[in-house]
Amino acid sequence: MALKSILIHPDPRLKSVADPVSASEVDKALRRLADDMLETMYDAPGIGLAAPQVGVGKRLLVMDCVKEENTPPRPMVLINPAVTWSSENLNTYEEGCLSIPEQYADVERPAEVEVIWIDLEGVTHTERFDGLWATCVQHEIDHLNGKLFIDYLKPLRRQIITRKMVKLKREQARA
Ligand code: K1U
Ligand code: ZN
Repeated sequence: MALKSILIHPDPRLKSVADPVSASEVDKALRRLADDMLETMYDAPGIGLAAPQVGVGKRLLVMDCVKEENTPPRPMVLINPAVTWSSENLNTYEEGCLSIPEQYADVERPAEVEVIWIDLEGVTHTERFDGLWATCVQHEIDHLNGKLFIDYLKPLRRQIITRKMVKLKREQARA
């Protein structure tokens, strides 16, 4: 397994709509990518990661929102995920993003969602998510559609954060 480098906003690859994964692409290479993404997510540390964040324009995401110390981890790999139902009641969560380091903002989203996806064996799953899992899966599916959590903020706040990230990338390039 290997750590992947995570793209930092602004980057055109974070604004593109990712391509569906075809049945023939669910192979050893995709399993390797999913393993590497999980390792990268745990190392960051984070609770989710979408393939576009590591420069791969495919509809694949990983997540594990288990927070309790005495609960075993639940690494999940979702291929071609789609929301099939959203609750009317909303939930606000202070979100962060590994592609926008150290910036956090309240985002309002449906409190519960039902998601369909296929796993690395090609098996279809449907599950209802709530709490942090619901927030995270929606944040990650947004990444597959080229959308970032800052796109929910007022333009001025988004611009301030983007400028900070441009500065951060300039400093990283000099180091
Ligand atoms: O997609 C990403 O950039 C990952 C992101 C997911 C996310 C966070 C918060 C709300 C919705 C989605 C992160 O994992 S940011 C890091 C983070 O939230 C975290 C880090 C360590 C422990 C617990 C949480
Ligand atoms: Zn993110």
